[in-house]
Amino acid sequence: MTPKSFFLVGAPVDSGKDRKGCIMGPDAYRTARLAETLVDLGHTVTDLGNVTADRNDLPDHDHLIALPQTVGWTTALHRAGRDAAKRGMPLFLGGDHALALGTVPAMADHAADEGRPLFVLWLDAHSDFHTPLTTTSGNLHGTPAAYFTGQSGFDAFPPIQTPVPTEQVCMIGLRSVDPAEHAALAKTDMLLADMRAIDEGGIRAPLVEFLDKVRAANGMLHVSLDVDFLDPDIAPAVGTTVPGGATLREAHLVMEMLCDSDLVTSLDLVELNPFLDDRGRTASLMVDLTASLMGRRVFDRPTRPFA
Ligand code: 5AB
Ligand code: MN
Ligand code: MN
Ligand code: MN
Repeated sequence: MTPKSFFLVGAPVDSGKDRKGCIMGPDAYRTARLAETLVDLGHTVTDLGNVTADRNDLPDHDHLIALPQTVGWTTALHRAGRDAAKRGMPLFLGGDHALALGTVPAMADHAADEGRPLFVLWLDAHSDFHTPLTTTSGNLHGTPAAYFTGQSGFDAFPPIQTPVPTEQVCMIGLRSVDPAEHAALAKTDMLLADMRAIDEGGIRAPLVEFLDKVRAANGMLHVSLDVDFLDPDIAPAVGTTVPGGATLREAHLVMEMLCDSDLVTSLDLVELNPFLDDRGRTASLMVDLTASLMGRRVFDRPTRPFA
């Protein structure tokens, strides 16, 4: 992979759900030597430190948890994301997945400035396709995909300037989709690969199909990696574990294929809750996956297939 200039944007968002701990995420990635790892791979890394949420005078909402705080993160991360994208490749260190309410629209606006479409690869057990009107939990980390694709119901949030068309989104790893999300997704042509599709056809197939689409459209590609994409046996440090997730090798293969494609232009690392980790192993795994995405490999070309 050609050397990249990365800008680390700490996004210690912890307002997207009841359970606290993602506030420690950015520092766990720093402790797990994310920057040093990328430098060792030949890249340049600038750590921009942590963003702080904007203040606003929205009232608390009776159902939506921490709505004013999450809107404050959305506006602040939108600005920070746009600034970082002008300088190089942004890597957003979460923080819970509510951070994508800011980062993905920022990347979509940036792509529009470049005259290119934005594609989004969503690696998650969940589809995060609730709106503030359909969420039963009130946890806004379950809503970003509906927001950045321009679904209605987000009146308290800044209006979306550049909605990402649902056909430019691919979700892989799905195994927990609520009824309202299911109904809303059924009306779209989003590329959806649940764990059964992965079991039957392998994790490679949906990714090849999607990457071909991104390449054909000269698209920019934002990857949003939720820790719970991974099986909880290998990645325990997340509040919303769902059994039956991606294996270590499936996850690395996705990252290695993304690396080979050279299409990725921005990345979120989300939902790491270091308070729930086991001697830092989940943080280290996320750093290893990022290393695979950014060029770590055994050989610089595939070894021949073995019969
Ligand atoms: B995550 C659930 N659908 O709305 C909800 O971890 C879970 O960012 C959302 O993917 C999980 O609360 C959000 C039950
Ligand atoms: Mn998520
Ligand atoms: Mn999830
Ligand atoms: Mn989660």
